[in-house]
Amino acid sequence: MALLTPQDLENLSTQLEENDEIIKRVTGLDIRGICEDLYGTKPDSQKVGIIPITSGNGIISTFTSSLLFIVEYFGFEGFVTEHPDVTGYYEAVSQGADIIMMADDHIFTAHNLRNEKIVSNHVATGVIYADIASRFTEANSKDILVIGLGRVGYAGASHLMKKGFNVYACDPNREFLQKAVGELGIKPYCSDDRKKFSMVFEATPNADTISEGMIEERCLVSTPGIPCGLPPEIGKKYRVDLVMEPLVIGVASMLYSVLQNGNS
Ligand code: 1J1
Ligand code: MG
Repeated sequence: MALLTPQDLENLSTQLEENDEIIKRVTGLDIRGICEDLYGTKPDSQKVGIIPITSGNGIISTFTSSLLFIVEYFGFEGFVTEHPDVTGYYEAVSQGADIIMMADDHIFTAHNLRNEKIVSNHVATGVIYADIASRFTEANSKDILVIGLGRVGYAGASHLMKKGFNVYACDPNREFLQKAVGELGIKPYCSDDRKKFSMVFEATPNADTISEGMIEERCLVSTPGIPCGLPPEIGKKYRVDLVMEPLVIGVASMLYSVLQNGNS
């Protein structure tokens, strides 16, 4: 997983506003509206306990404070525990947290202690970015391209298959690609196919994964990937609408997702 840096989290609220505006323009719904529609949930005064975790590379300054900002922005109550790790966990539960949020270098999770729902940031992020791409009101078909089939890309591809899209996907890792073909039924995409897409969901930790041959003019690219897979000059030339933001959209998806009752 690509670890965030404090620089990625600078201007979080500006990045949020800019992306919310683009998302509203290209899908007709803002982030909140997409989350409500995607999961059929709404916050109802749940309290989110956010715990700093010191293991591995340790605390990322502004990570937990950014989470608190996001939690409150979407209408939840929240608090960051005074202590990290197990002591922080004890503190969060003792103070009545309904939902626990915490991250080490491998997993970032939200756990709803009331209904036992748990989700990882990988899955929640993949689902919502794929969903945003799939809602492009100007799309000319149900064909959608998924670039990268790691944990985020796989979750998004799976979501798109369930939604009934024609999912094409690529990953340089043949095992990942074969797994997605076998388990999900996606169509492998190869740039020699000369097929162009108006909806692209990109989920790689690499730059320049999107080339001219893959995209239609005025297409939508939705990506949580840092660095961005879309080279700026191609974005400009093809007048691409780009949804890309480091933390808020994925966290919103995590929060609304663990409010769901039952399986799905
Ligand atoms: C570590 C988070 C690492 C990421 C979304 O508590 C702390 O301050 C640290 N242990 C947090 N995970 O950077 C992921 C989350 C994108 N990258
Ligand atoms: Mg990328």
